[in-house]
Amino acid sequence: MWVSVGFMGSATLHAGSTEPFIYATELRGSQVIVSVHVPAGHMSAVLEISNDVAAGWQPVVAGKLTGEEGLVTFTFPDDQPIRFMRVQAGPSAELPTVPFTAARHFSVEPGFYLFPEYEDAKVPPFGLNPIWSLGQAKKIGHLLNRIAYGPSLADVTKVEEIGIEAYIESQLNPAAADWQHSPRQIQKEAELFYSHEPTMDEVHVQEGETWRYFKGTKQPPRNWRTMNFDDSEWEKGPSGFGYGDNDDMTKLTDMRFYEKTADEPEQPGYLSLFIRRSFQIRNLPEIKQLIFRVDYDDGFIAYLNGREIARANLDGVARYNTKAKKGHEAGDPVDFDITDKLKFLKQENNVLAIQVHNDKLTSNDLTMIPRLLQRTKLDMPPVQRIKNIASLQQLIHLRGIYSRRQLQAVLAEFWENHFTTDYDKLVEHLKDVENSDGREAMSSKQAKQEAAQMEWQEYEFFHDNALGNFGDLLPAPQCSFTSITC
Ligand SMILES: [Ca+2]
Ligand SMILES: [Ca+2]
Ligand SMILES: [Ca+2]
Repeated sequence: MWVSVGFMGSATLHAGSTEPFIYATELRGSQVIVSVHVPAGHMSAVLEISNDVAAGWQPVVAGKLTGEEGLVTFTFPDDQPIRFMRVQAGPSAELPTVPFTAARHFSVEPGFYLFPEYEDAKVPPFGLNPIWSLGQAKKIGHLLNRIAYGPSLADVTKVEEIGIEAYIESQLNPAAADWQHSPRQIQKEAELFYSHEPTMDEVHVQEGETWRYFKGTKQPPRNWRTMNFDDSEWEKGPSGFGYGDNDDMTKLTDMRFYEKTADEPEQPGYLSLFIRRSFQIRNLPEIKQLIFRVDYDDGFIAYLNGREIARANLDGVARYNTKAKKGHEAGDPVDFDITDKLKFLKQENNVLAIQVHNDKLTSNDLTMIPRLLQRTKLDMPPVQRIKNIASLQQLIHLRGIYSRRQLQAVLAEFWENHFTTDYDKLVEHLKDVENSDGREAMSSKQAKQEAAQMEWQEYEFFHDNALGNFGDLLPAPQCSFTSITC
């Protein structure tokens, strides 16, 4: 004869339980079979028996776990009297010496198991009249596993509360469900977005315009960057300036240092370039925000009417033979908000002057593509924008995990994965988009940003329509606003 006792105070499995929980014991032939729920975080489980608790416990069956939550089954011969039984689970994979350890004595089925509350909250009479089965609980678990990321205790409680049929119905019609977003979901989703104020830019100095330039083989005249300097002796060419990377309109093939070879003499090269452009401002009173947008490699200092407005990778006074402090690759123009330098801007004549420096004479590239923009805030509400494509992936998983509308979340992910436009192709396409003047409409950074935003809007469309008719959804990928061909 044997009797066992569960050691949980209540017969209900609570969220956050960390103790193993014996939910069933049975006699099968001459074997005792003990089923135990072991929460996550344990590396071993040991079944112990005792006939006199004061005299101590005797470990009978033990085995290793992976740290995953699961159903552990202990099996051992029914050949001795047992009054008490308990299960110890621990953080260590080290096992005590026990008579039974092999697979037929210790098995684990990983996963989440559910235990309906015992009606009177009494410890059930294990073994004598096993009144618990996984029947309904297992059904719920399987249902949730089927339609969702996996069951959580909150989901289980909800299904128990409203019943399986009603739950399926509520998942199919999420608009009808009154389940609110959890505050945690709202907060976590918000972290994936930023607020963008719609603006309009007007260009005052554009790429491709003609500048005067002076190669930094020696120091230019002291007043080279002032309005009154006479640059008529300087060479002229369209911006940008430099060599390498295939991004230069005025190519400086003599700027890089080359050693003498058998066929060629040494090319001494030079470290810096000085450029100037005069331009007109006709609407000074209207300008509220001024942006210096510059694509550069490796360091520069920019001056507006002789006054410094922006710099990068150069300290103090930079002479013609000063190296940039470190390398900086061109390709993604950087916006310097120089609104605080607006006071240097004049109605009518202005001059923008820039010195650009390489980080070494043997560098394989130099780039300077400057622009000057006036930015105007549009009278429109801020737009919510996703931070990047990784944030979108996080959003999809986050909804899968936190949303009570799990079927919708899972189907939205399904549609997104199966019918979405390809992010990389979208980026490539956007990078190649040109304005009517033949200039690229956006940098690669902007292209990624826009592509992520489009992918997010597409995903939201799938999410909103995930439970609708396939007939409505199928044409959507071809004709949604993210489409390029429609
Ligand atoms: Ca470089
Ligand atoms: Ca360089
Ligand atoms: Ca270049």
